[in-house]
Amino acid sequence: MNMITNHLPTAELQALDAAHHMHPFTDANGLATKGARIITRGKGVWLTDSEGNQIIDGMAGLWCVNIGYGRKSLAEVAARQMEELAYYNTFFQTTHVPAIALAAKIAELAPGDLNHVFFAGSGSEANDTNIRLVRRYWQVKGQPDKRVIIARKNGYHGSTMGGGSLGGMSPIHAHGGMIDGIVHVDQPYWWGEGADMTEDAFGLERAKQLEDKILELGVENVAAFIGEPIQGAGGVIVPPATYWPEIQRICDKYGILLIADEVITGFGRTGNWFGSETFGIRPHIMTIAKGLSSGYQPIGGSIVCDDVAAVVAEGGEFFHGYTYSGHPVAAAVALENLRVIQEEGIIDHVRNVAHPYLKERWDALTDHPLVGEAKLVGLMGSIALTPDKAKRAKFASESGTVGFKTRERCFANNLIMRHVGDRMIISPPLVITTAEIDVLIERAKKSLDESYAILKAEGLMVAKAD
Ligand code: PXG
Repeated sequence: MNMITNHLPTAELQALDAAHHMHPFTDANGLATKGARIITRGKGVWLTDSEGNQIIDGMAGLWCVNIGYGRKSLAEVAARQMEELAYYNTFFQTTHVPAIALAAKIAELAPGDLNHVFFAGSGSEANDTNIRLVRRYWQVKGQPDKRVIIARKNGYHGSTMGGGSLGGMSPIHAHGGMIDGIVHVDQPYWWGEGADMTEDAFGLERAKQLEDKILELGVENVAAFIGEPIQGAGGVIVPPATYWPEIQRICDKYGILLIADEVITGFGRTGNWFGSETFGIRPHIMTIAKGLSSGYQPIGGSIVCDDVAAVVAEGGEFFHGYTYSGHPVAAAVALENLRVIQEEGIIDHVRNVAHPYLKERWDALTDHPLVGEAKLVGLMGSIALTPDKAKRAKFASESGTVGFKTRERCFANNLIMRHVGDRMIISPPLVITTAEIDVLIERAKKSLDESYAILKAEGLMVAKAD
C-alpha cells in the first residue's frame, strides 16, 4: 500500500510543501519562510499536529466537520461503497442507489417544497449551478432578459468564477475579474456600518437597498437574490432581526427567486437543520456543501423547489453537470453523516446544551477590554475587537492587523479561532461538550489577554479618527 506517512520531520515536510504545494488563499512566499502547520490526526473536536500539539478546533476545519473528526462509521461506509461501486455517473439516464437515497433524504429534511437536489462537488460549484439554474428558469418562462443576480458586499459564495462573482469581496474580483450580470448591495453589518441607527432600523434600511436595486435595474432584468442567512467568511455577520423578513417580503413582492446559501448554516450549525428555518426565510433554492458530509467527502448541491425544478424540466435538457455530481462514495458518506446527526440528536445538543452553555460564556467575553459585541447563533460566533467599545470604534491600524495578532496568540495557545479583519470567529464541531467549551473559552481568554498586552505595548490600542 502506498501510505502517506506522518513520519518525516516537520521541517522536511514543510520544505516539500513549500516546494510543490500551492495553497488556497495564501501568500506563498510568506508561508515558505514560516512553514505550514502540519495537521496529522483528528478526533472529536481535537487535532494533533506533527509536533504532537493537541489543538482544539474552534472552526470545525473550514466550518464543515459538524459531527467531529475520527468517525469510524463514515470510514466503513466509504470503504464498503468503494468496493461495491466506486464510481458511476448520473448523466445519460443512469443513476445509482447512494445518489437516490441521499436526494430523497435531503428532500425529507429540507423545509417547504424544496424537494429536488442537483449535486455538485463543492459549494462553489453548487453556486455556479444556481446561476445557470435561475437564468434557465426565466428563459424557459419566456423572460430571457431576467438574468441579473443581486448579492451582497462582503458575502462569500465560493471562489470559482461564478461563486467568486456572486461573493462581494473585492480582493477576489481583483484576481481574475467577474462574470457579467451580478450586482451587489450593502451588507447588514450593524456593528461596523450602522452608525447611529438602531439595529432594527438599519436592518430595514439595508434590506431596502434590494428593493431600490430591483427598481433601478428594472424587475424585468432581475433573476434572483442570493444571501447567506449569516455571513460566514465575511466575519459571522448576524443580520438585525428585521432584515430577512423584509428581504423575503421584497422577493415575494417582485417575484424574484431567492437563493439561501446554506453552505455554512446548513446541517445544524444554527440550531436547526437549516439557517433558513432559524431566520424564517423561504428560499426557492438552497446551496449546500460542507456539513452535508461533515467534510468527510467533497460534496455539495442545490436544493431546488418544486416550481423551479418543474420549469427547468419543461425546458428539456439542461446542459449542465459535473463528472462527480452525486458521486456514490461521497453520497453514501453524506447519508451516513445525516444518519449520525439525526440519530445522535446532535441538533438538539446544539440547541439545548452547547449553545446555551457557550452563549453565557461567549457574551461574557465582552467584559474583556478588547472585545466589543459578541454574537452567537447556534454554534456560529464572532466577537468584534475594538479600541473603544462605546463608540464601536475601528482601530487606527490597517483592518486585520489586530485580528491577525490575536489569531497568532490563539494558534500559540493551541486554539483554532480565526480572524476576519478585526473580528474573531468560531464555528466548532457541533458535538463539542461543555467541558470542551470550557477549554475553548479558557484559551480564548488567555489569547485575548496576551494580545491586549502586545497591542498596548506596541501602541495599537488606538481608534481610527471618524
Ligand atoms: N458558500 C458559502 C456560504 C461558503 O461559506 C462556499 C459557498 C464555497 O464552498 P466551497 O466548498 O467551494 O469552498 C463557502 C465556503 C473562510 C472560508 O476563510 C470559507 C469558505 C471556504 C474557504 C474558506 O472562512 N466557505
